[in-house]
Amino acid sequence: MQRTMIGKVEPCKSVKIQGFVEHLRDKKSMQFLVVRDITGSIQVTIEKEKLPEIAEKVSGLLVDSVVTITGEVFKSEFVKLNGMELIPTSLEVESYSEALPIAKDSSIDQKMDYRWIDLRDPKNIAIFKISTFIEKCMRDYMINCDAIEIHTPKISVQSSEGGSEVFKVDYFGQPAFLTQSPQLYKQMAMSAGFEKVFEIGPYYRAESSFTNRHATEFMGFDVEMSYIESHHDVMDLEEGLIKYVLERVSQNYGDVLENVFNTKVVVPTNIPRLKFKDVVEILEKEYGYKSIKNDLDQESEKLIGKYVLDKYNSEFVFVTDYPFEARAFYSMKCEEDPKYTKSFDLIWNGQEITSGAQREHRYNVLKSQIEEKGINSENMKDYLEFFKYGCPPHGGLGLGLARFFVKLLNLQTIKEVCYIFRGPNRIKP
Ligand code: AMO
Repeated sequence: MQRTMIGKVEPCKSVKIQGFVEHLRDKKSMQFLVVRDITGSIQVTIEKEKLPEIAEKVSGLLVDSVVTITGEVFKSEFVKLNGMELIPTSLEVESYSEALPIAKDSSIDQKMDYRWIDLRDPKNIAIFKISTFIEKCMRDYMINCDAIEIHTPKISVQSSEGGSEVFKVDYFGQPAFLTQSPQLYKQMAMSAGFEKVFEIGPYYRAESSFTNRHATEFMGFDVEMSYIESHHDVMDLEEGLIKYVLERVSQNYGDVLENVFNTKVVVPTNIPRLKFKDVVEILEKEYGYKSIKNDLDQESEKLIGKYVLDKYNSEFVFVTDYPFEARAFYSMKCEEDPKYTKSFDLIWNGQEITSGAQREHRYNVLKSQIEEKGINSENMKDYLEFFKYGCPPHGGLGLGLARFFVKLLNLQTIKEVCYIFRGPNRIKP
């Protein structure tokens, strides 16, 4: 007999179902099981006297054991769950579960230890269904813009974002790194004449940050595009992408977002763009906040998020033109004031989700910017080669998918949206 998905089960049918035992009540004369697969749950009712063999198997079961059950489905006004029950004719135990080591109210870190059990929660499965859909929408959007999908290597001899936050790898005796982002290789695609590319792939950051928005390995959505006039062209693309994705999510998952995650999608109409130096002034004037130096800290992101929500009724804001001091060597400087760069961050409800910029594509300028950052340009020799034989003006962005999902789903920490979270003190399971 073929398996019927529980979500498709109807009364007056013979079916075979398979799934986890979600709930179990063993009474004097009756047993009630709730069995769950990825599409739903159903009650299975066993009269012990009528079905002694099945009853015996069930009496040895614990919750989360895996069963295959065949039987007849009946309508029942006494059953709350979908108003029907399955009366079994056979029951096989595919796998016995021991007593579960975690419960709904366990701490997030206890849950992480047993992530595969934690993931069985339908709410968690919904997170991954929605993230699958979002990545598909992002991919669709980029393909509609004639972009090429690339897969850059994650092992490299060069580090892209500067700083010491890189994982070292012993590559057959030669020192190498796990890439902090696809930055250098997506730029190479511009020199290769690909004109517009995107990638969904992992970032590795050896950052010892214990916050609810930092991971040491996470997925990023990256874009790089040629022949732009400024970073505003990149922001235009991202604005279109965000609108498209949120519209599609709201059409397809609006009810799940409301009922399961208690939140609503607000599709932006126009995302305001504010220059970094104006943001500094706004925060000082509006909130007396003076501690910004060359970059926005978490508090100032929150405040500017609040400001644009109040002033523009927007959950999003692009903060643009950051000081060169706060950005990576590859950012192009502003012609009118080279202290600043043609860069931006996208902030959603008070948290940065994207960084982007126009890049410096002129070999000599790029080389001197690398040196200005105190990086030995000899170490960037292979990257610099990309700019020696013709390279169009270009720019791009990197969006942290985990941060995007946390904001979309109104969750607390990126631990909840990473399939298996990696942090400074978590490398298991
Ligand atoms: P950046 O370093 O800002 O830029 O990273 C891009 C985006 O990735 C996310 N992010 C993180 N998410 C989880 N844990 C972390 N530790 C973490 N660090 C960053 C953020 C951030 O906006 N190459 C550039 C992008 C570009 O200019 O194209 C880059 O990597 O959402």
